[in-house]
Amino acid sequence: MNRTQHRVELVTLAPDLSFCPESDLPELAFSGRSNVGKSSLLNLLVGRKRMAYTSGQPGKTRTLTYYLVDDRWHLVDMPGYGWARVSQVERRKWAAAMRAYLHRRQQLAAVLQLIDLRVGVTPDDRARLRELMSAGLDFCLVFTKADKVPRAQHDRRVAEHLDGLGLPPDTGVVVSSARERWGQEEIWGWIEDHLPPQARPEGE
Ligand SMILES: Nc1nc2c(ncn2[C@@H]2O[C@H](COP(=O)(O)OP(=O)(O)O)[C@@H](O)[C@H]2O)c(=O)[nH]1
Ligand SMILES: [Mg+2]
Repeated sequence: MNRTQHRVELVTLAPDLSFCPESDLPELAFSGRSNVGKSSLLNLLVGRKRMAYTSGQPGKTRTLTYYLVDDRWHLVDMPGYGWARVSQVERRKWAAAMRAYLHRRQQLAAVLQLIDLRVGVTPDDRARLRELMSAGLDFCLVFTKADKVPRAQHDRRVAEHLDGLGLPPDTGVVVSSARERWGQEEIWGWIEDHLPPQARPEGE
């Protein structure tokens, strides 16, 4: 299965729920703290070098960024959280906007939650995971930057990170590296399993 090229188009930037497109297309959101490797992973998944802008200035993207993928579904890049240089007031405002999106966006089919394999689950990650669970969303944990951890330690590190989170038993788990191109197929498989049938590729 070779899924390296996908048709991807930037649709819109939505600062909050009220700006999200009126489209009926299903959407999958990518969530994670700033610098977790979200842009790099998105670029890897769609086989584009620069679909999402990877930058050395974490915390710059403050909107939900909507991409149309293969004319069938919306990929929503959520703003990275946990950036230290943001005031408490701003943080609370964004947290509320993202909570509203996660709880109320009807089109949202599932979420890919990124966690840095080496750093593990931060307090902000825990807060987001609680949000996903309270919203009743299906989600997949994608452990990023796995190339920074020796391969023999991957399973143990994943088990340690999952311990005590109280995740639903059907939570997806994928170990990935944008640098080494690990995890693409598993993530695409998970995405296709979580898109409503009409949004899946033909013949599946
Ligand atoms: N070693 C390694 N570094 C990565 C990987 N993915 C991203 N990075 C680096 O981590 C930093 C943040 O990546 P970026 O994709 O912009 O993260 P974002 O803020 O979550 O969108 C950049 O310096 C990337 O080069 C990976 O798989 N392996
Ligand atoms: Mg980014």
